[in-house]
Amino acid sequence: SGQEGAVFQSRLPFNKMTPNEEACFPDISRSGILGHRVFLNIRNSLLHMWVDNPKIQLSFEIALKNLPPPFDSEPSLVRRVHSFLERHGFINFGIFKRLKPIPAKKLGKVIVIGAGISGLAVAHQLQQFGMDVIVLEARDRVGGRISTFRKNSYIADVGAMVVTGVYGNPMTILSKQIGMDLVPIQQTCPLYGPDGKPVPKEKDDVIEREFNRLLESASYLSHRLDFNYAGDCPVSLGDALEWIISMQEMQVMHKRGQHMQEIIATQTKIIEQRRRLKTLRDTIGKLKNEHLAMINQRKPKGTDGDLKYCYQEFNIRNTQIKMEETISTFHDLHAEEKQMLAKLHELEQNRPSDVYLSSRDRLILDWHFANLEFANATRLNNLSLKHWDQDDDFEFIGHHTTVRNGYSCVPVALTENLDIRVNSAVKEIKYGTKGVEVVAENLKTSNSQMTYKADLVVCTLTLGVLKVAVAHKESQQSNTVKFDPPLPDWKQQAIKRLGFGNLNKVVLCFDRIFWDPNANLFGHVGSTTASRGEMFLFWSISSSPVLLALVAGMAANLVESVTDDIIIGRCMSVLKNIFGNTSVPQPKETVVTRWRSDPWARGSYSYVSVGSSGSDYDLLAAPVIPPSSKDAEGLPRLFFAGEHTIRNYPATVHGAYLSGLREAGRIADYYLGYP
Ligand code: F2N
Repeated sequence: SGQEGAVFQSRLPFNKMTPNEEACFPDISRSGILGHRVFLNIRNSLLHMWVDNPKIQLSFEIALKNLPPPFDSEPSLVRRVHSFLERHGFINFGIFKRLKPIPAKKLGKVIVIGAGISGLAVAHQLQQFGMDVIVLEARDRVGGRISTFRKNSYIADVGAMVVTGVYGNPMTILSKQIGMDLVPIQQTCPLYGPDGKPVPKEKDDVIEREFNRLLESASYLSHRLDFNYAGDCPVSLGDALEWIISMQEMQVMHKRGQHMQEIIATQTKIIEQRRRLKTLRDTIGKLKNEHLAMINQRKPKGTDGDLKYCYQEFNIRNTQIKMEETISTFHDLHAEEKQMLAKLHELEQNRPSDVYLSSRDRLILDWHFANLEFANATRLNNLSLKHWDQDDDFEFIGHHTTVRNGYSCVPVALTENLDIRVNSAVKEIKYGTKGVEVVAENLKTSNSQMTYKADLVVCTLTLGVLKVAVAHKESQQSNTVKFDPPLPDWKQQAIKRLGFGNLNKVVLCFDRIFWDPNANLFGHVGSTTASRGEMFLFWSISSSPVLLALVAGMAANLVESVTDDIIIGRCMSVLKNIFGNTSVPQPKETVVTRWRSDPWARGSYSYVSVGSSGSDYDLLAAPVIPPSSKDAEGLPRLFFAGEHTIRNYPATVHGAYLSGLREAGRIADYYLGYP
C-alpha cells in the first residue's frame, strides 16, 4: 500500500532512476541528487495516483492538480514524466474510463498480427496513442493461448489459468478494471502412488527435500563449478540431474564399502586386543607365581646378613609392583576391548542402505520432475542447464491465483473499440522502406484473400508458428507465414535456438464432486519414469464439479497422436484407481487439448533450450529494419511482441501483455515522437 507499494506494483525501483528513465531524461540524469529527488517524487506520486484508481484515466491535468507542493511547481517536468509513464505503459493501460478523447486525426497505420494477449495489448495502446490499428486473427475468437471452455455451468481454462503472483503483476491492475474473479490457489497437493494409495506425508516430504537438494546441486554444478559444457556440447538440466543421481548412487556404494572396511578394521583391532590381553594374562600368572615363590622362600632378617635381606625384600616388592601395574594395564585394555565390541555392534546394526532411492521413491521423485517439466513445458533434457531459470529473479511475489470466471474475460475486455478481423489467417508479410503489406486469407469465405497496407506491422505469431515459417521458407505447406524479404539471419537463428514446448490439458466435467473439495490439487505418481508426465496432476479450481488433468513432458506430445476416447479412458482409470471404481461417474463433458498440433500455436510456450540463453529473447524482441538500397538506415517496419520476446517474464500471460506495452512504447517513440 501507499506510494512505495504503487512503485513496487509498477516494477520500478523506488529510490532510483532506471537506465531507461536516465536515457529519456538525460537532463535530470545529469542534474545531481536534487533533480533526481524531484523526478522520483513526481514519478512515484503519479504511479500512486494511477494504481489507487486505475479505472479512470490519469490525465496530466489531474496529476498536476493532485501533486503536493513543491512538486507541482514545474508543470513542464510533470508533463514530461506523465507522457513518459503513459507511453511506456506504467499508467493509463488496460481498460479505464477516458477523460480525454483519443486524437481524431490518425497518426500512422498499424497492422497487428494475432489477437492473443500481446497483440491486444499493443493494439489497444497504439489506438489510445492515436494510431490507426487493425488486428488480423486466424482463429474465430480472440485470446490465443488464453482460451476458456464454457458450457452450461462448466468453466475451464484450457490454456493459461494461473496468475503467478500478484505484486508487480499487470494482471492485478487489470483485475481491478474488469470483472476478474481472482481466487488464491491452495498449494497443498496430496500425492497418490501408482497403486492409487496415498503417499504417506513423511515419505512425500523426504522425497521433495531430495528433489530440492538435487536442483541445488545442479545449480552448484552450473554456477560454481561452471560445468556447462561436456566437450563442445552444452549440458542440459536433465543430463545434470541424472549425473548427480548416478553420483549419489556411487556415493551410496562407496559408503557401503567404507562401512565394510570399518567393520573389518574394528574386528582386526579386537583380535589384536585379545592377543595382547592373553599375553598380559600370562605375564600376570607368571609374576604371581614368582611372587608366591619368593614369599614362600622368604628368609628372616639377620641370618644371611643385611644386604641379602634387602635384596630379597626389594625383589618381592618389585615383583608385586610389576604385577599390580600389569593388572592395571590389563583392565585398561579390557575396557578398550569392550568399547571396540560396542562399536562393532553399532556398525553392524547401522549398515547404510544398499540403494540411493528405492524404485518406489524414484517414481515419487519422477513426479517432481514431471511437475518441473510442466512448468517449463518440455522434457528436462531439452532445458539449458545454465539458463533454464534465467527469469527466476523476476518472479512476482504474493498469491498464485486462478480466474474463477475464466481467463478469457481479459482478452475479451481488451477488444474494446478495436478493429479485429477474426478468421483472417496471415499468409505473407511484405515489408520495405516505404511500409508494409500483409496478405491474409479469410477462413470463412475460402480462397478470398485480402491485402492490407500499413506503415508498420507488429507480429505476435507464436514462436512455434515462427519456427515453421523459417524452417519451410520455400515450402507450400499450408498455414505457414512467408516473410518477404526473409527475416534477417540473426532473427532466424534466434527463432531456431529458443525452445517452444508443449503442455496439454484434459477437462473432465462431472455431475458431482467425488474428490476432496478442500484441495485444489492432487497428484498421481506414474508407474514408469517415461510416463511420469501423463495426468500427473489434477486441478479442481472451478466452483462446479470440474477436474483438469495435466499432461506434461514426454507424454504431452505423445497424447496428441491418440484419440480423445483413449485419453479420457486413461484419465478415468487413474481416477478410479484412486477413488474406487464405484465412486467415479462418467464425465458429462470433456475437452482434450492438442496445442502442438494447433496450427495457430504449434506448441504451448517458450523455454530456454540447450544452446540458447536469455539473450535470444532480446533478439526475438528486436524490430527489423527493411534492407534498403541506400546507406542510410530507415525506420523499422517489422516489430515483435509475444510471450517469447520478453526475457524477464517469458512463457506467461503477464509477460506477453508487458511485451505488448513495450512495443507500443517503442513504435510510438519511432513514429509519433513526443508531444
Ligand atoms: C495468427 C496466425 C496467422 C497465429 N494469422 N493470426 C504457470 C505459470 C507460468 C507458466 C506456466 C504455467 C503453467 C502453465 C499454464 O497453465 N499456463 C498455460 C499457458 C499456455 C498454454 C498453452 C497452456 C496450456 C497453459 C499458463 C498460466 O497458467 N499462466 C500464465 O501466465 N501463462 C500460461 N501459459 C502461457 C500463456 O498462455 C502465454 O504465454 C500467453 O497467452 C501468450 O500470449 P501471446 O499473445 O504471446 O500469444 P498467443 O496468445 O498465442 O497469440 C498469438 C495469436 O496469433 C493467436 O491468437 C493465434 O491464433 C494468432 N495467429 N498464426 C493470424 N497465420
